[in-house]
This record gives sequence, structure tokens and C-alpha cells, in this order.
Amino acid sequence: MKKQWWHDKVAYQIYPKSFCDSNGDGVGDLRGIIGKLDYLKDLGVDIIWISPIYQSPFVDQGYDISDYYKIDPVFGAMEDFDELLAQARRRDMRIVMDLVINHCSDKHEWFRKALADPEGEYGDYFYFRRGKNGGPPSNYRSYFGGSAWEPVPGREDLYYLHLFAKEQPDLNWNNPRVREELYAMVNWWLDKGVAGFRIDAIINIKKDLSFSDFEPDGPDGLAGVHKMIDSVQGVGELLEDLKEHTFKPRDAFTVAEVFNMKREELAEFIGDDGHFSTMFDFSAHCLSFGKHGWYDSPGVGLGDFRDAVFRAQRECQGVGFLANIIENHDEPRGVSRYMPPYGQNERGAKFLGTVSVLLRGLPFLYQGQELGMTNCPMDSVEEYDDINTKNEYRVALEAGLTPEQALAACCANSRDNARTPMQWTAGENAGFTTGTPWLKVNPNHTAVNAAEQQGRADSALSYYKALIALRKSPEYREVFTYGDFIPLLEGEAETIAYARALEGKRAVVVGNFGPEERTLTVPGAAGYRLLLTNLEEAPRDGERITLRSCQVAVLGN
Ligand code: TEU
Repeated sequence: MKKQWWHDKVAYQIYPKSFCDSNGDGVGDLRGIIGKLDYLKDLGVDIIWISPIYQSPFVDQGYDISDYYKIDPVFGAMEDFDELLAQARRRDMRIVMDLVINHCSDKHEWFRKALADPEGEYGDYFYFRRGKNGGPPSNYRSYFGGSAWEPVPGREDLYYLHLFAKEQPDLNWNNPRVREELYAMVNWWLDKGVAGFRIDAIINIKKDLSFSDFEPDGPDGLAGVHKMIDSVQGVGELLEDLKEHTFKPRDAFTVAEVFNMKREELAEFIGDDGHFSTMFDFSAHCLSFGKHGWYDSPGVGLGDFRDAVFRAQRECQGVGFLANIIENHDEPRGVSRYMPPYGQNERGAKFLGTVSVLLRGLPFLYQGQELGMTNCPMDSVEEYDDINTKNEYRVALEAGLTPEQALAACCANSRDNARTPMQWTAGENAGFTTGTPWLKVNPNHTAVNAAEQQGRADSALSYYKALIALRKSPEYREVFTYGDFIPLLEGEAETIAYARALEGKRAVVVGNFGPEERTLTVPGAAGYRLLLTNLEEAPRDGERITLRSCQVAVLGN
């Protein structure tokens, strides 16, 4: 594998609306981020991915872009962004933007022109189609529920395609003009000095233009639109075209959000000359997809997490690097989701962090993960903001669940769990804003917050700093970056263990997530040094190590 500058780095995702508000309007902003760069540097972060900050009506929180060349005023001005770039560079950190190019906002100039004249030039920027049998052109259900086809106002029997919300019309990638416009925009941001992009929902850009129906798979008589995406061939050609015209000539870093890749395509996606630098490992997250929605989403334990992640690690060994995550702005908090009830605390947060950060690949932290932030209890559906959550609530009610059950499904799965404001202090609004926060602050901020953890040697935050420092230490950097991933103790229940090995150097991660203390035998680890553990001590005897409930240890030779 060719070595790349980003291989030994640590990345951090900022959800800008919820990170830090500098002007008291209740919404996070660029000046707020600038003010926290030292905090991120101190944590050990090298690459910062910022979720969309472009001009947007915020129907889907910025993933609906109405002008790709503008910063939304709620976040600040372009001068603030330039300042952020400069301040990050000064600290040897790099900024990665979110690239949302499967769709834009229905308020984008292109779509407004297209609606005014669907048969005209801009109509071909999108997918306008005639209906059939008095209904939409096909029976696709959008990712956010309901038909993926929206009738064009004032035009009988004409529809446009949207895989996400109806306010997010899909862009027609078959049209060379669309591609040209998008590539010019990508290059404009790269020339400005961003290091690269996190690329949103990109697998969806290739459509099957026959738009054939699929067997209905739900009580609404529709079929998930992912079936069309799964069945179509040829997305690779579009992805190569994108890369050749943008990322490659400018040596940009890219991390793709890919859900429905075909397994045999791994090397094409993230191999040495792949479409992208890396892509997120969602294998554990996918386990909780319900057949019909969040209401029938299966619970996922840490054993399932281990099995899925280990499989992904094996598959990408020798092929490429995955981007490893526990949570992001679309997922519930990892501590609440994967840890057993007795591990949903600071100890469990450290456990999960250790397991994830030392995997082979690029670690991505999501804001607040380093504090052990948890899911936020909501008392009613009105407290949610997220469009997807509101839809899932409705879907659950339509399936016959009681309002209490539907709310419980949202509490467990909602994207807003991760979107509540960052918990800086124990004070009012968690120190996030002096105004009224746009989304509820998790009431546990009085106990879980950065200010308290900064000053405490055994806090989750202090632990994360030590963990990242270990990963980057001169002695272990190479093995944690390029070492093989070797699963260990796979037959042991409630255990996560693996080694990283490079030539003679070895590091071992071993964790017990059972409710009781246990003694485990780690083959070959006699005489290894204890490099890190989330409790005060980890008694050893030759190859044997005794770990309390939810204790993890890192050993090395
Ligand atoms: O997500 C794409 C995507 O597939 C998710 O919507 C996923 O299906 C869902 O979150 C599971 O709960 C990206 C962004 O990350 C997301 O925030 C946007 O809403 C979406 O694209 C549309 O741009």
C-alpha cells in the first residue's frame, strides 16, 4: 500500500449547529469552532470534518444546499471560514468539508429554474418523469419515508425524484453540465485550501433509468429505493470521473459515506488508486436497520459490534484503510447503543473508545464522544427537530404502535441523540450558548461536561488524550498505523481482543464487557508492558490478565 499523509492521523467530526455558539443566537457557528481549535489540538485531532455549513433552508440540517458557494449566515461569513482555515493551518490541522452532491435543495437556483420550465435546460439537471396509472412513475419509498416521487405543482402527471426529503431533489449525473458545475465547485473549495471532503450519500448518484417497480416491502405498498440503487451497475464510472476531474489532480483527501457497496468492489473504492481515500465502516451500524423502520429495529450488543467490525477489518486488510467510527450525526450515541446497561458510563465510554481508536484505519471521533456523551431522553415527539425522526415516529404509529412505543423507538434510534448541544460546562445550556439552544440540551450535562473533565486525571476526556497520544507515540505509531489486525480470543463471550502487529512489534487490546471480573489468557503477552487501561490497574500473571467489568487494557512489547 502506498503511504499517504493521512494514514497516521486522527479525525474529528463537528456538527456545527451544536458545537459552540459565539453570538448567542442558539446555533453553533464558525467563530465558535475557531474558539475551540486549541481544545481539539490538545485532544490530538489532526483532521476536522465539518458537517454542511453552506447556504441552506435546513430542512435536513444543511444537507439540503441552496448555494454551494456561500456560507450560511447562521454560521458566519466567508471571512470567518477563511479565518478558520488559517487558524487550523497555524495549528497544523486540516479542514474537511461535507460534499452533498447527490441532491441539492429545492430552493437552489437550478431547481427553481427547473420547476418553472421542466422541459427546459434546467429540467435536465434533475429527474422529471411522467406518472403511470394515475400515480407516480414507480413505487419507490424515499429514505425518509413516503414516495420518492413528488408531483410538480401545477403540472398534471409530472413528478420529480427525491431519494431523501421532497425538498432534496436528486441531481441528474448523466447530464455532463451537471457534472461540470459540480466539479468546478469542488475545485473551487479545494483551491481555497480545504484538505478534502466527506462525501455524502454518494452511492446514490447512479440511477436505473428504467425506474422499474420492485416488490412492495411494507404496509404502504412501496419498496425501499435502496433496491433500485442496489440493482444498478456502473456507479464506479461516475465516481472515477469525479475523482479524475477533482480530487486526484489536487491530491485531496476523501472519506465516503457508502452504505450499499457491493463487497467485491472494496479495492475499487478504497484500494491504492480507488475512488476515495477511505470510507466509513458502517458494518455495526447497519445491524440495527429495521425491516420496516426504527420501530422494528433489532437491538445491537457489543458482541455484534465486535463481530461486524472484525469482519470489516479482515476484509480491508491489505486492500485499504477504513474510517472507524462509533457514532456520527445520523446515529445514536455509541455508549447508549452498544454498551450493556452497566457499561453506559465513563468506564464504558473509555472501553468503546479504546476498541475503536486502535483498529486498523483512520479513527474518526464525533463531537462529545470524547466526553462519553449519551443519548438524550426526550419527553415528547415535539422535542425532536430531525425530519427523519418525525417520519419514523409517524411510520411507527401507522404500524399500530402506541404513542409511547413510537416515542421509545425514536429515543433509541433518533439522529437527534447525537445532535444535542456539545456539553462544555455544567452551567446553563451546558455553556454551548448564552441564548436559547436550537435543540434541547441533554440534562446530564451537569455531570458530563468538558470543564469538569479537563481538570480530572481519570476523566473520559483525559483518557481519550492518552489514547490518542499512545496511538501517535513514536514507539507505537507505526504498529497502530500499518500493523496487521489480528483478532484474538474470538471464542470468549463478552470479550473484545485483537492485536496489531508489524514485524517484531506487537500491541494487544483486550477488554471484558461482561458484568463480572474475569481472568483472560492472552497468548504471547507475557512480559508485555501495560500501556493503557481504563481503571487504576490490571493484575497480570504471565499471559494472564485480570479485568473487571468493562475494563480494557492495551499491552505492548
Ligand atoms: O446520510 C445518508 C443516509 O443514508 C442516512 O440518511 C441514513 O440512511 C440515515 O441517517 C439512517 O438513520 C447522509 C447524511 O449523513 C444525512 O445527515 C443526510 O440526512 C442524508 O445524507 C441526506 O443528505
